[in-house]
Amino acid sequence: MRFDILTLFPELIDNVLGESIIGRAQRAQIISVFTHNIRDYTTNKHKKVDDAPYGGGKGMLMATQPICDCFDAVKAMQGEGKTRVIYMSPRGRIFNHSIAKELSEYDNLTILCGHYEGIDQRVIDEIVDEEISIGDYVLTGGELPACIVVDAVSRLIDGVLSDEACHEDESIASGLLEYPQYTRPPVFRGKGVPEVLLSGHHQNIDEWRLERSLELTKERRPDLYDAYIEAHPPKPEKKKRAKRITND
Ligand code: 4GX
Repeated sequence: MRFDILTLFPELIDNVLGESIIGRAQRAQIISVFTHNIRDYTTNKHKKVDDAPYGGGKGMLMATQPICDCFDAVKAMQGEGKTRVIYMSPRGRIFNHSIAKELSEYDNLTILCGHYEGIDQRVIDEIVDEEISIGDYVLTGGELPACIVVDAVSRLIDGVLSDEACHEDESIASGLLEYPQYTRPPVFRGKGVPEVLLSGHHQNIDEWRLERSLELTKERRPDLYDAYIEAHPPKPEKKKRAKRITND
């Protein structure tokens, strides 16, 4: 999978995505991330990329010409395949695991990062397929949101995670929050580890983990809990028990 990121701060993105698992995936050529400095595409001699908004108001907007010329150059560099252009913006659809899965099906993802008060609406209308938000707060630019999208999408691509790490995906992907986990030592500052986890009884461990996941999700994310219960209706086992009681 190929990512192209259009930004005024390419180094910020190169630094974030050059580390750890995503950095390794790039070096292994499982994914590639190309950053493009929009400023390199200015045609004016002062390399100016912003301008005042028509109609007045505070702040500056990113101008049309450098972004669109940068975008045309990027399009010419990309290979064949399914392509999507995303603009990171608080106006967008709120990013989640299911959107990450959707995006992981593309061959080329182009992400446009805005700075200042945003970009000229005609650029969005002309080149952007979809606006995506990483949450209801305002940042100084779209660079960190772009890194978040690249990270969440990349870890869904075959070969990016190790085989063991792949199983961790079952938490939020399953619709539930993850159960608590423990590692050595067995007693830390007077606190032990839940007995069942030391028992080696895998069925009991699985049951304990599911119970903790359900409990945590119900308490902290009732929205996710209700959706989970809707998708996993309680087994008809309960009816049997009720019948037995009445027969007794
Ligand atoms: N999730 N930002 C975009 C520029 C901007 C300003 C106004 C459109 C309208 C953000 C977020 C985010 C900061 C990126 C403002 N664009 N991006 N930028 N939350 O806060 O994605």
